[in-house]
Amino acid sequence: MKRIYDAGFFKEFCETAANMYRLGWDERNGGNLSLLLDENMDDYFSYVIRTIPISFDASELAGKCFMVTGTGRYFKNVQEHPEENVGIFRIGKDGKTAELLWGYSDGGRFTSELPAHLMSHIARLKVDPLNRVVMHSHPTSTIAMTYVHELDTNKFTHTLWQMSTECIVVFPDGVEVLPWMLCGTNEIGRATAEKMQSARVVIWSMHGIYGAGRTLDETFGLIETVEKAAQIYLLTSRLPRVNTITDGELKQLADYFKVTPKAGILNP
Ligand code: 2HA
Ligand code: ZN
Repeated sequence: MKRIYDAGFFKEFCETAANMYRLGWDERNGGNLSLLLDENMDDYFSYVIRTIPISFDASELAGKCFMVTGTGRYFKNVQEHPEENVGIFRIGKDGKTAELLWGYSDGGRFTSELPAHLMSHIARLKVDPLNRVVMHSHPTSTIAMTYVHELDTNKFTHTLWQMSTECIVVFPDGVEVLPWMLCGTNEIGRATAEKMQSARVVIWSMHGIYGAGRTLDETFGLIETVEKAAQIYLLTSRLPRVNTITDGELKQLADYFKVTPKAGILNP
C-alpha cells in the first residue's frame, strides 16, 4: 500500500489550502476545496471507513474519488491536521453516498457546499474532461466589489478585464455573477453549475467566489487574478479615471495571446 501522506496531490492540496488561508480568503470555516483524483485509490486504501449520504443525485460521478475539505473546518488547520479537516471518498454506485476512504477522522463530513462542488465538477467535465478542481473562497476585494458594482455578468467582466492587462488572457470566458442566494443548498449548487457551463469563475454576490480548473495551481491563480483586479477596482473606483485599457487594446491582447474573449462584452 502507498502512503497517502507521500502523494504529490495530497501535499499540493494541503499547501493550496494554506496559501488560501494566508491570503485572507478563508477566514474561520470559510471556503471549501475539492479535487477529483486521477490516481487509483485502491493503491492507498483497502476498505471503506463509513458511508455518508449525499443530498442529491451525483451518479454521473459514480466511482470517482474526491479529496474535499470538511464542513465547519478551518483552512488555517488543514496543513497541520489534514486527517481531521479533509476527507477522501468515492462516490457510490447509486450516486447518493460518499464512501469514506480516509479523513474526517473525528466523525466529520464533507463541506456543506458539496452540491455546488460536485454539480460544478459535472458541468466543467462536460466542457473540459481534464477539469479536476473546484475552489470556493471569500476573497475580500471580490466580495467588496459585489456591494458597489452592478451585478450584471457582462459589465462585471468588462470592468475586471480593464483592471489589469493579464485579466482577459487569464479568464477570456469572463466571470458569471449570481445574485445573493442561500448557501449550502442544492439550488445554489444548480445555479453555480449552470453558470460553470460557460465560465470557470462564478461570483456569489456578497459571499465569495467559485473557480474551476485543471490543477490546483491554475485554479488558485485564476481566483488570485480576479481578486487582484477587484482590488485595483476598489483602489481606483472613487478616483477620477484618467486612463484605461480600451476595448481595442483588450482585443489586441486577445489576438496576441490567442484567446477568444466571451462575445458581447467588447465593442465591435
Ligand atoms: O462553509 O464558505 O459557503 C464555508 C462556506 C460556505
Ligand atoms: Zn462560502
